[in-house]
Amino acid sequence: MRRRDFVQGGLAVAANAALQVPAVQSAAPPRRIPYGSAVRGDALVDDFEYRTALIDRCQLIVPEGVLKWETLRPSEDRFDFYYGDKLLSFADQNGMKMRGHTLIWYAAMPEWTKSIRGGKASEKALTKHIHTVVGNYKGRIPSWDVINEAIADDPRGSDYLRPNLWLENMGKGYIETAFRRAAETDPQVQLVINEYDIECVGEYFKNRRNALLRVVRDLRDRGAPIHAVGFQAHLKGQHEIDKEGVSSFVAELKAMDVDVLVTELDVIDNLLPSDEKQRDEVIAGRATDLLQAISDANQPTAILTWGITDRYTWVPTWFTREDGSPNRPLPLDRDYKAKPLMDAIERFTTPA
Ligand code: 9MR
Repeated sequence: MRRRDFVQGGLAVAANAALQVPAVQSAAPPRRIPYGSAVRGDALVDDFEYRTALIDRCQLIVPEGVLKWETLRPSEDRFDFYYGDKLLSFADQNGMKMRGHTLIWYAAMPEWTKSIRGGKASEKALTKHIHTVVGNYKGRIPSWDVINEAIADDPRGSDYLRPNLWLENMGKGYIETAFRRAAETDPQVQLVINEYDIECVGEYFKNRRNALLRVVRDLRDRGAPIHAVGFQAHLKGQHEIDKEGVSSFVAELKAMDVDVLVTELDVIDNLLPSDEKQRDEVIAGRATDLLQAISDANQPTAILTWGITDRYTWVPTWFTREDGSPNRPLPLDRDYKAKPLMDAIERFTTPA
């Protein structure tokens, strides 16, 4: 199912729950869920096939890097929207929407931010960033990752948040402040908390899900404007999806009126078999398990992969394979041929 089939307004799929016919049991949603990909601006310029694949297959894009502080904030008083604006024009010209990634993250921070110290100065810096960036794209970016990776890598007891500049200076209230600043700048935008390693079987993943639930519950109790949880879904191919764990997590979020979406799906294949066919099948299977477990409890508002082709992926930076063969984490191979992962995603994004 391609771009031309996208029904405008698909981001608000949850609002259409009433259209579901309860008697029909099917993996497919009642209407199209937007599919999208993270995008690298350099490849968009240099590689015609990359550009074509995105235009042909995506209803949504998200910049892989250029809306992070590192690019946007060369200095304390400068905002550089050049690259973000270019990607947004690409989206506009091709009838796609663009998500925003990300306002607050511990990583990809420019050196100068190390000089931000103290509660007051930190709150001022956070507010200025969110007001200016969300303000610049007001009415043009429908969904923002407000907070990225807030959960400690191995959350325990009261140490469940990942240390960063904001936590150090403002305490855990930095999360609520960020959501409030974003909502007051653009009240229409979907505000997301985005997290990794919350999908698989095991204590580690379960603890991370529970810690995230604690953050979301706390925000809702305080009346903070949070609208959705983003499953980054950098799935580790060797781990099974915790189907029950994921479904009950999504159901708990739904009960709080919090949606879900998949923001960065790919399957890390460094520990999967060498045989490509076999490997691709495991990869598609993991994605199917995750998408089914989510959909069993609530329809995701969007499904995005972290890149569209194995030609451009962050995975080999950390997870090269011992047999020396290239990683295959994404829906299209290096020659833009669709793999079983693409079919798996289409089964969930395309109406029956
Ligand atoms: O894929 C991104 C890579 O090109 C960047 O160098 C890196 C640092 O900015 O970020 C990568 O994207 C990450 C995303 O922003 C947050 N979730 C994990 C992604 C993969 O590391």
